[in-house]
Amino acid sequence: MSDNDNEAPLVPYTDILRQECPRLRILVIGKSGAGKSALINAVFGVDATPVSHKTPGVHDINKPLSFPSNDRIIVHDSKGFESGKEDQVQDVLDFIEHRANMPALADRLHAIWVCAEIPFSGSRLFETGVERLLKECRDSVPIIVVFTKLDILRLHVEKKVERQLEERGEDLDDDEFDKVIDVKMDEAVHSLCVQPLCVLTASDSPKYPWVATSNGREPRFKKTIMELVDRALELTKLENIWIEMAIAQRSNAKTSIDASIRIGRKLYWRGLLSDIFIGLSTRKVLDLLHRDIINVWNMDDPAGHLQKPEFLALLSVLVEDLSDEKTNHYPLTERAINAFIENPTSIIISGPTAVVMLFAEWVRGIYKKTKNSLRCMVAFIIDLTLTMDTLFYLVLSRGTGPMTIRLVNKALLIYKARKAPVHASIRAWADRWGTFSHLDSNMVINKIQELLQEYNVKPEQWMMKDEIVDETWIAVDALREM
Ligand SMILES: Nc1nc2c(ncn2[C@@H]2O[C@H](COP(=O)(O)OP(=O)(O)OP(=O)(O)O)[C@@H](O)[C@H]2O)c(=O)[nH]1
Ligand SMILES: [Mg+2]
Repeated sequence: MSDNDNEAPLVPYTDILRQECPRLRILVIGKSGAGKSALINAVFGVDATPVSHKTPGVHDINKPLSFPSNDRIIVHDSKGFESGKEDQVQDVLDFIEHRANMPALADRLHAIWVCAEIPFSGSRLFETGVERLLKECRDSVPIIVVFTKLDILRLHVEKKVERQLEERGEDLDDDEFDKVIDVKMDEAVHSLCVQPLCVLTASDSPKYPWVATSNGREPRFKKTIMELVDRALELTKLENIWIEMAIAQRSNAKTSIDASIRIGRKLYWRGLLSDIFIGLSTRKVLDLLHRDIINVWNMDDPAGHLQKPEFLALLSVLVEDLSDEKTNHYPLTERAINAFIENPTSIIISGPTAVVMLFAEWVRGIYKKTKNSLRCMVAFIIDLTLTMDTLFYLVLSRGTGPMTIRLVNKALLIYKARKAPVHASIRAWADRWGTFSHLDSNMVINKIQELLQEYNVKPEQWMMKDEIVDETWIAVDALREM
């Protein structure tokens, strides 16, 4: 560690943004049982279920809900409108206008999601009150109409098609069957939901953007939640609210990657080629990049595993094969180092000092603007992001619940098995640089973006195997190229 570590710390960009707008504020509207809470759960990775499943949720629009497991979101939940209660609709319209015009970004309402269960059994799509609201609402806050419980509709459609096939004595293979169902689903959503929405607002195309969703666990339904996030972000014009929404959501990994790149472009990823890091220790620069990326992914991590130096140290080892300084000058054996970690009090060197021993050689000393260090930093950003991407799908396929070291280890090992072509590409790219002065920061960030888009986890890789991994941090050598 250097003397410069006593300097005023650089602040993560995400912390600066957070001061302006700590939480995304959203209003959900729809009758009891429409699936509002289930939708909030699916998008924001929280548990918004009412205490009793049997009693409908009790809602007061002026008493927003917050969630201990995701403090980036605040939800105003409006009860449905019973017929004849016109003043309730006016209350909501007034609430929206009031919140839309508040001076502080943090107090404003950032999005409205109107939820309606797909009326597959001939029921009404919207209550009268919601119809009035959709007709009268001005566009002061972006509105999305969400048609819920798409999985139930799919079940109905599948049963019907199966019956028809049986009657005709026909048989389809799984792919053909799925294709037929997809077409029928589009038709059904159009006639049951989209058309009535057009009629309501007397327009040829829907006046409001809409998405049909389901909270089902299958990838095809998870995609509907991702689509809702995409639509909601498209409607969000203010950059800082866009970023806040991207951080608050926990259902769309692509969005988290895009948000990291946007934030990186603003300051610190650029900084790798400018002089803002001059004089700082490499470790400090890593800390900063690390904190911004971890903040963007906003995972449920009450124990702070993802913030720990152990995680950072393991990542530094993932990057190590791209460094010119591979020799390990540690005075201690791997075994001794692990003994420190597992039982710090037993040895004179303890806690964070022991962890420092685990950091790869390239992290020691002062940050220098050299080809070698830039290559390592680029790889660090990519390796951390793709490890988080992997972790995201591990968490997603298990449902909500706090982060465990076991999951982080697993993500590191899965990514390690995939990293060879990523590192080969970084090395080839760096080898093509002429002198350092030919590089500009956009070229660097564009390369990071290109690699992240090429190597992020694709939908067909979603369901990852669950293997047993220790509850303690894995050994550094598990990540080292031997
Ligand atoms: N099959 C299926 N069931 C769903 C879906 N979304 C919600 N549900 C179920 O529908 C019921 C009502 O869902 P909630 O999310 O509690 O509805 P709500 O709109 O919050 O209702 P209130 O809190 O009473 O206003 C629950 O039993 C959910 O499990 C979905 O996408 N598919
Ligand atoms: Mg509810």
